[in-house]
Amino acid sequence: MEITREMQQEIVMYLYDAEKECREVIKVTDQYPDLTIEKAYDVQKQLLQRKIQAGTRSIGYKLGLTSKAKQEMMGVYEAIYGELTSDMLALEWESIDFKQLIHPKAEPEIAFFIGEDLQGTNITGEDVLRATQYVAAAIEVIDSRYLDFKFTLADVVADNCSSAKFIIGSKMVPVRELNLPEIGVVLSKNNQVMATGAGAAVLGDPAVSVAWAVNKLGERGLGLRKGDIVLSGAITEAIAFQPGDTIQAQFAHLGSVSLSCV
Ligand code: OOG
Ligand code: MG
Repeated sequence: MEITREMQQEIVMYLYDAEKECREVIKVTDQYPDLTIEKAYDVQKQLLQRKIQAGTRSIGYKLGLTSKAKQEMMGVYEAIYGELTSDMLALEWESIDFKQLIHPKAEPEIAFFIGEDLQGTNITGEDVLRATQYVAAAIEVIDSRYLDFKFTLADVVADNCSSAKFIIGSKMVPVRELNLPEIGVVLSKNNQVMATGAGAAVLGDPAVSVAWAVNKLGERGLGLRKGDIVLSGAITEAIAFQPGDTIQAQFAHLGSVSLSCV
């Protein structure tokens, strides 16, 4: 069954309401098994438009499922991208309110600050590094709207790749000073080490991961804009947290970033 414009709109409101009301819902493909990846990206775009109508702004992109650890954890074996909006940006000194989320998890990421527009379908990691002003440590909070955090590729793309919040560390480092694949990270919860990894976990190189997203966007006539923030994808598996928990990601060269949940 072909997914019509009306069905897409229905899916948009289904996911929009689930997020707003902090409810987990049955995954979209249970009702619409014919939702293709392409149509799922259309839904994602329309969902963003709905959020912009409600007052948010697009401020960049995020990569998802770029590491083996994450792909195996979710049983989904392809990278994806979603869009970051201004309401997702959380500050390190403000606590994350558990009541505004469903079943959040935290993961360490490298944030790219894009210094010039970048669009194309043959973009390389080198092109990304040239267009990047700074990188910084980040924690992404993902919060799938789906029951038990389980989904297919089309479901997670439609749900803007489980995006919920992200926090950026305070140290901005010029990208030329770093060898991103070799940057190590330790992820802890309440001072206990939960996972470790290095930039190379993300498609071999976080810049290659960002290039993958640029090329995907390029196929849709889109690209990165000067000023965009891009999260290059989780370096380790994601860790669930609850009120009272503190999560810290300690990076080599980039310093650390933390979140506390109430
Ligand atoms: C999808 C989002 C994955 C990442 O960095 O891999 C993601 C999910 O695991 O729910 O943000
Ligand atoms: Mg992520």
